[in-house]
Amino acid sequence: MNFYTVNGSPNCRKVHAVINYLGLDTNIIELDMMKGDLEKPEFKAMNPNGMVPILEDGDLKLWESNAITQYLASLAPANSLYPDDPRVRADIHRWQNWEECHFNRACGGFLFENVLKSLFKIGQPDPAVLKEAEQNFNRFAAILEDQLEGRDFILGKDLTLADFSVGAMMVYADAAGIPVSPFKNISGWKKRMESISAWAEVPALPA
Ligand SMILES: N[C@@H](CCC(=O)N[C@@H](CS)C(=O)NCC(=O)O)C(=O)O
Repeated sequence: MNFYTVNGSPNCRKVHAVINYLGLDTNIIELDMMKGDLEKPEFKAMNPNGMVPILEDGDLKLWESNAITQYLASLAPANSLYPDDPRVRADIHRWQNWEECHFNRACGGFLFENVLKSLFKIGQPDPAVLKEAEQNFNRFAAILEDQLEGRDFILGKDLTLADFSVGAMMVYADAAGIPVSPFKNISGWKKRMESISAWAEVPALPA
């Protein structure tokens, strides 16, 4: 299998962490967005969106990070990341969808304004966008904070794909100024995630 990734991408991080955690035999191929790799015809043929992550498993060319994590975890022998129980899987899918629709977007405003703009030299952070991002973040972080009350991980005592998906943006919390610290349960969970080597070993933002 080939996994095409870009260092510093939160969506690639989810997939990379699953590969590390389950010890899957995968070639990890780093692409360079700045050199236009994602626009090359061979990658566009695998993902017409021109985005990563992409997983290539023979004739299967799979894109969308959360779908890739589900596929990879289904290939491995029974594992706690993605238990073979329809109710647990539905719960994991619920949190992965919530992450993509709400939490990722809420955090993404901070990442773009406070990190990516300076990295790509495309201007100063916009205070109005940051204010809206803060309102959005507080709204959705409150949901996660409640869910983590009395739980080590999102579903309970075990780490699952939900943690890798929802946690992906938390890696940039300090650099992006995402206001996590008032949320005690999220802060504790973030620290627990950082102590998982499969997670910590994924490269963070490019230097
Ligand atoms: N919903 C997609 C989003 C993928 C995505 O936004 N990838 C970013 C890197 S995190 C990308 O490739 N961006 C390149 C671009 O937008 O041109 C997923 O979860 O895989």
